[in-house]
Amino acid sequence: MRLISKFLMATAVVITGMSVASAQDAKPAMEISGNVAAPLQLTATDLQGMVRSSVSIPNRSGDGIRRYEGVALWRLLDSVGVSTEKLNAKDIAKRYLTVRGADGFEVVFSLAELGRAYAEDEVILADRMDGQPLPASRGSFQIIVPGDLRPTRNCYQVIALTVHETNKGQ
Ligand SMILES: Nc1nc2c(c(=O)[nH]1)N[C@H]1C(S)=C(S)[C@@H](COP(=O)(O)O)O[C@H]1N2
Ligand SMILES: [Mo]
Repeated sequence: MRLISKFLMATAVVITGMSVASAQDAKPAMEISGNVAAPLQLTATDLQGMVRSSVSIPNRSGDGIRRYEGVALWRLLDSVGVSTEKLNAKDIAKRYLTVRGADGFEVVFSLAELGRAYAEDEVILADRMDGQPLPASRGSFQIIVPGDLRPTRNCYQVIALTVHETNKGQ
């Protein structure tokens, strides 16, 4: 009896793992929407076809470096008509981007800190780590913020980017 239930549990784990993998491959993986010219759905394949950036950051244990590869957030913003180079100072200053993970985790970036001409480092939406797809637990996409000293904003399992604008002031 105990053996059978162990077997069933192992089978369930395998089946769950397979359905997660195939769902990631098939469905449009993430959406960029909100205060944009037109919302855009991007698949992993779409992302691979865009201009790529890479960033290297220390690993959690601090004894090595991880190299992440993906697309800079300013380029993704460009692709929905939110150009951090064309926006005037007033407009860039009051806009912000939220990133949402499949577990509901949310992260905020001001547009200025993502802007091509504003920020020293590029924040990227990564889809590869050390030359491999991201580990399954991270989903298809993970934000990587090279300048942050803690990895809190490195949101994984990213499903949505949303552009907002503060509604107070001018
Ligand atoms: N989707 C999602 N991303 C997340 C989190 C989370 O809870 N959900 N936690 C953040 C925090 S607080 C940390 S410290 C790192 C942890 O990443 P690690 O487990 O790879 O070290 O992921 C960040 N990204
Ligand atoms: Mo954390």
